[in-house]
Amino acid sequence: MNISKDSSKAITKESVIERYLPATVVPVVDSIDTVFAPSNIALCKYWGKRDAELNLPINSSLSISLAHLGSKTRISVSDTDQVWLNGNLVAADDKFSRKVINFIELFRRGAAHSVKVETENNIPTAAGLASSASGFAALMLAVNTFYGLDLEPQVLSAFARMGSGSASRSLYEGFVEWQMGVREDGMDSFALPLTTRWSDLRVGLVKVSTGEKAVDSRSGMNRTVDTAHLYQSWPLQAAADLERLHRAIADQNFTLLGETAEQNALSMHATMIASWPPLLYWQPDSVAAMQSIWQARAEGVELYFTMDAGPNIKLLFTADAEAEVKLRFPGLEVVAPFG
Ligand code: 2P0
Repeated sequence: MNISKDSSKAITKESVIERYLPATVVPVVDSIDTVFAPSNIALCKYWGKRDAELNLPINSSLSISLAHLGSKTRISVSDTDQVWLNGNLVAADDKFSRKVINFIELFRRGAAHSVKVETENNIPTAAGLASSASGFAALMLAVNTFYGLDLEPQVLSAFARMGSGSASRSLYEGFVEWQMGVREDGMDSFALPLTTRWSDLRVGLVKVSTGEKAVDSRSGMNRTVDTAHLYQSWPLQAAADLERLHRAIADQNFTLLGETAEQNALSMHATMIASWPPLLYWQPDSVAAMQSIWQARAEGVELYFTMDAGPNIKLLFTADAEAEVKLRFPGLEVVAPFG
């Protein structure tokens, strides 16, 4: 795919963010109350960047937030920069630590204070869910409070996106659409919540593997965009699926929602598999779970799935099928996104 990579025109995160900041940024409190952001699962996936620096997507996406599952974050003034994850101090040269402090630095811009960042993820590790979406969303909310920035929701979402694309969607509960935007500085590329709720919708988290993946999403996306001819069809597929999902949500048509989400996920994986070197996130147990789902459907159970850049399967069903689905997937972690 021919994405412009003219570095002479490149806009940096720093240059975009500084336009929204006062001349000097200082903590307005010693320590903030903990803020929370939910994890989210895309029903229409974000796959492929038109700008890697700003995490600007090639297509719009639509997700559902996972209610109480997510990240809690607190920032306080400290003698040295330090990052704590789930109660443990993370080494300063660790990748996670550096990502967090680099993000803070986009706002602090060399100001003479250090911070302690404490994050807790309550996403069951057994579920194998990524935490970068909720993590950067919570961190953005924490930065906003700690420095008294008072940024508008759309700006918060656009800035969270610079931490991790999918974090733009984790600012909200329920259904959320991340509009791709067209501006070069990306400030029209933010997420907005949909007003429609769907109280009996359920998401089931099927663990296949929780090990660290060999190819992270960022590299996987770049490889797909650069090497898969099949990727040419992805933006069209995503646009059509987004429209179908809006219709499914408006009509509370679960069949349409499930079919669209499953086809969207498999289409994304098809583009990954068509990359070179090939990118296959599936494990044998992922395929076994897909076959169980298709068997359940053949037996009349309305059960669908979606998958992200990993081997784990996320089930989609409604409350009336929950008992039946749990029989087929013993020990399933079930989330009710609308409580
Ligand atoms: C999504 N994924 O829409 C898609 C589906 C994975 C597959 O967003 O590079 O961690 O930080 O912007 O947000 C995961 O990608 O990637 C993701 P970066 P991110 O949920």
